[in-house]
Amino acid sequence: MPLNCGIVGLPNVGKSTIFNALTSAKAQAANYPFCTIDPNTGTVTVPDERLDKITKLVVPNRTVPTTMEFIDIAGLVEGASKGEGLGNQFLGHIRATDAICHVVRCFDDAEVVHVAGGVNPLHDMDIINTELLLADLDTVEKRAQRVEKLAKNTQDAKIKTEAAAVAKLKTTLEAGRPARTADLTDDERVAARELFLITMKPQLYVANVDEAALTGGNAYTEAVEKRAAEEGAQVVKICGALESEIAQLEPAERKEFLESVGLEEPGLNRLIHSAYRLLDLITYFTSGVQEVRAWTIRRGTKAPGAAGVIHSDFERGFIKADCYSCDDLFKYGSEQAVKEKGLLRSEGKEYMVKDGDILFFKFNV
Ligand SMILES: Nc1nc2c(ncn2[C@@H]2O[C@H](COP(=O)(O)OP(=O)(O)O)[C@@H](O)[C@H]2O)c(=O)[nH]1
Ligand SMILES: [Mg+2]
Repeated sequence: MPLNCGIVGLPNVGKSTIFNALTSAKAQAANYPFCTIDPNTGTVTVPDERLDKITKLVVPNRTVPTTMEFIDIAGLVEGASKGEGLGNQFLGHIRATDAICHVVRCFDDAEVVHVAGGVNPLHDMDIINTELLLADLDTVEKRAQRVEKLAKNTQDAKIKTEAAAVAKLKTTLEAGRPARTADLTDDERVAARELFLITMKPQLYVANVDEAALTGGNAYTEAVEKRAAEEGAQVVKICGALESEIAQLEPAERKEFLESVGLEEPGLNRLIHSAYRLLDLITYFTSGVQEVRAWTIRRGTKAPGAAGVIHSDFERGFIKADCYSCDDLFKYGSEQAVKEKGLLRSEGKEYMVKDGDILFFKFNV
């Protein structure tokens, strides 16, 4: 299962527009609050210059980029945590994601109805964040009732840890702060995972701006950036309308179009990279004449776990991995040259794979 990022936000802020551009899938982008009722899941390839460079040097039969998933989660409105709109259904979809892209409307357009009466990104952020928080508080309160009782009548360390985690989470959420800011021990953090809290997931903001504000920003984006900085969250500025135009172009036409609007790359690339970092993901490569390929792992994954992304046999029968950095490949021009420089290493089970490693696994099953 690839890791995924749920796109949330008030209706009509541009979620489906951005999702469609990301995936070129056929989610409906229409000026109607409950247009996208079913969550739309799309696979997105992760753009990576290094993969292109390796391909140029190795000239394989094929090149395969790595992917991640985005999910367009519609219909979150004020009161969702109390079942407003299609509240519970949507919250359930968010609970199943690994990270959250929170889209905030930062463009004026009299043609596009704003559900809360006017463009006010901070107010919009508050509505969504409050709903997510209330949903979590509900989960935590229910769990607290059960676990407090259990903890009183037991010496079971696991239950005591869970009770401690739940108590801390309750205090944090009641103070209006997201669960991810709770000061939990490592064990408590493990216990908290069982709760699938929404505000425990990492979150970034997407400021959907008009074309004019893309480089310089505007008063709305300034407000969003200030708030996000206070929360320690990233902001990605994107013009949804422009991105959907770019997504429809042939790759050959794309470059010229981007130059004409003063962009180096589609804003979506920045969004994909930010989401990738938000999920704490890194990329390693496998490289041969048959295939050059990028693979995704969580930062901190050891060599056998990284091998397991390719095939479970690779993990089960892992012996060792030949390893060098793609930067060394770029510096010396070929694997042979890297080898001659003594920069190709043999790594064992405890090796923690780094972003940009090129790996060749030896295994035996
Ligand atoms: N002017 C402008 N309109 C946009 C932009 N992004 C989306 N829209 C329009 O806003 C409306 C709602 O967009 P949609 O993506 O369906 O919003 P969702 O409800 O958040 O999924 C549609 O009519 C879009 O064409 C943008 O960057 N600029
Ligand atoms: Mg939508």
